[in-house]
Amino acid sequence: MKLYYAPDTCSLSPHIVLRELELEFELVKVDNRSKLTTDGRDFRTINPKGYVAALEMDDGQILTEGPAIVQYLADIKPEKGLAPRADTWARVRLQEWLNFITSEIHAGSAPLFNRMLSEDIKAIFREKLFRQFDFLQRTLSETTYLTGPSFSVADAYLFTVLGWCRLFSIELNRWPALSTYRDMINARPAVQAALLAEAQ
Ligand SMILES: N[C@@H](CCC(=O)N[C@@H](CS)C(=O)NCC(=O)O)C(=O)O
Repeated sequence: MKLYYAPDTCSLSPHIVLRELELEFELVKVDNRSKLTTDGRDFRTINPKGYVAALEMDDGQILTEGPAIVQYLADIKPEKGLAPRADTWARVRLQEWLNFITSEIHAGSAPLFNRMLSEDIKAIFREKLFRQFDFLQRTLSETTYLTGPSFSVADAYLFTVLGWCRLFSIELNRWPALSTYRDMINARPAVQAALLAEAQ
């Protein structure tokens, strides 16, 4: 398998999951501005949507969309417990979290990256994001990980998008449970290995 990624982006989430599962994979870096891969290909020929992450299977099929990729990967090794089995209520709960992260936190952060938007407009999006952080603060005051006592693919995703706070000078300490959660996931060996590989 090949993971097409760009540093400091949502592709860190499937990257962490690949390492948590100890799967064999190759990393291919994408320049998100030029849309070129490090091996000189136009990334849009791989993912016509033009964004990371994209997962290339050994048979050449391409899977995109972070929440779909991480569930596909978790199901390769269900014994690792990164996602409940597909036909269970617990899996629906995991999907509820993945959808919340993708639509509320991931997409909710996107305007903060937009250089065309004024600081006044960005402040509106920041406030909306902060209301979701308040909700996460309440949730993580009562549970260790999003879906309960064990780490799941939803935690890899939330950790990834929380990492963008430092790019926007958002001090996560304002939400102590969220900050502790971020630090706990940051300490995982697979997470450290992924961050190190992306810093090369
Ligand atoms: N819906 C996609 C969104 C992916 C996405 O937003 N990727 C960003 C990085 S976090 C990207 O590559 N943006 C570059 C672009 O859109 O040109 C997913 O959840 O995987």
